[in-house]
Parts: sequence; C-alpha cells; structure tokens
Amino acid sequence: MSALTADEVEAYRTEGYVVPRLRLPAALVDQLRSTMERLIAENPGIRPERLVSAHIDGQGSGGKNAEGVRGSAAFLDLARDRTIVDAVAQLIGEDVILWGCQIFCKPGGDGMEVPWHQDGHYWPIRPLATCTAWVALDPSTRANGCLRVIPGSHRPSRLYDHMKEDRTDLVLNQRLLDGQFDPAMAVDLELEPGQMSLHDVYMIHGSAPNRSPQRRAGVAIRYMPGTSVFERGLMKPGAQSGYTVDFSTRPLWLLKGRDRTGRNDFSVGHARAAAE
Ligand SMILES: O=C(O)CCC(=O)C(=O)O
Repeated sequence: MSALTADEVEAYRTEGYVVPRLRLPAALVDQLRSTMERLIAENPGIRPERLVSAHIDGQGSGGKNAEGVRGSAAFLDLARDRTIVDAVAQLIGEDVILWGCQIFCKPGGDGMEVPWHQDGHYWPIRPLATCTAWVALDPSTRANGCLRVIPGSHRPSRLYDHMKEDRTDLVLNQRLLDGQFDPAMAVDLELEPGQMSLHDVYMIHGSAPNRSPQRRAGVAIRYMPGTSVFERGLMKPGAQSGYTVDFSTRPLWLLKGRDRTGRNDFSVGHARAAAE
C-alpha cells in the first residue's frame, strides 16, 4: 500500500501542501517529546524555536554538533522513518536525500513568530527543490501558533522578494514583502500530536507568535530529490537567517534511490555526526 493516497499526492501538487492521513504511534511521539525536552534543557542558550540540526549528535565542545546544538539520533531515526520517506518519495521522486531537521518549539506565553517566507530563499539547493515533513509533537492549533500556508502559492515556482527585519522576536529574520500575496487566503494547519504536514519549497508560509499558555512543538524534516545538488559553497556559514547555520558541514543522507547528479557529498560532517 502506498504511504499517500492518490488524492493526497494530487492535493500536494495543486495546493503545495497536504496533511495526510498518516500518523505516528503515540508511544513514539511521547518518546520524541521527552527527547526534545531533554535537548531544550541541554541547549540553554538557544531558543527552542531554533534547534537546528536537532538530528545530529555532536562531539565538539560540550557535545555540540557543528552548528552549536546538542542534538539526538532519535530525530535522525524519525527522519529515516520508512513511511515518511516513502510518502516524500511519492512527492519528489524515488531518490530522496535528507539534508536538514529543525525543532520549532514555541513555549507558551512567549513563543516566537515565524514571518511569512518561502524556504527556498534560505537554502543552497539547485535546482531548488525540497519537501518538508513538519511533524507535530504537541497539539498545534491556531491559538498556539500553528503553521499557516497560502494554498497554491508554490505554483509559479518563483521566489518572491524578502526584506530583512532586525526584530528579536522573530524566528527567521527575512519576511516576504507586503503586496506579493494575500494573507487573507491563509489556511491554518491544525495538527494533533503525531500528525504531519508536507510542504513544498516554494510554499509561502509562516506562523503567529504563541501567546497562549499551551506550548506548540514540531519538528521540520527536510528532504531533497537526488536530482538536486546541495551547493555547500553557495551560502556562507553565519547568522544571515537569524541564527547560525553552516551548510558547509551539514551531513547528507541518501535514504532512497540514487544521487542522480553524482555531485552530492555524503561524507562531509559524518564522522562528527556518528561519533557520539
Ligand atoms: O514551525 C513553524 O512555525 C515554522 C516552520 C517553518 O517555517 C518550516 O518548517 O519551514
């Protein structure tokens, strides 16, 4: 049986996102939630919305990964989940490369806003392509700042203009310029723990601050097709997106099929990633 139904694949193509019927078992979600809580405690200087490369254990100073975060292989196991990978393969093709994973946990009361943006603006992948699986670990609702999308905004396969904002209450610091889309068209992706949404790299999306008392946590797993190249040199390591990322050291994992380009490097970053 396919991971996604034909209707789900069609919805993704037309709307740029889908909330499939797939659901992780409750026991796994409980375990991932506990791991996330441990990581939040072990990364005291980092906002829980910015736990980048949460799937990578580290061996550097303080057990941190190359991007300065203490991660856990439990999230790598999640990213390798056969059903999720099969679902992604139905959307981006049979060659699937894992290149990123970030916890976006908005604490109750002061959870940060994610401004309207397109992911492709931030990433060194050419041709630009990625499917993100955003897996809910807590209930994710309009009240606590669930992911919001503009249906169909991926269709022109075009990156719109972004402006840089220096506000300290934003997870990312580049916002789509006003007038390029209609925020009134936004759809709230309300999810229960264990549910997920899948979205395209060109999809316009964001999320409101969390002023409610309920925490909102999810993990975004990034997959690109084996027909694209992760161009390590295209974006310099640094905090251009609002927090430190370093694409030069990111490990890639070929999870399914082949690297059709022959240009992706699957050794960079792995010694460190595997060392703990
Ligand atoms: O978790 C959120 O609110 C934002 C996530 C996001 O922007 C993404 O996964 O690309």
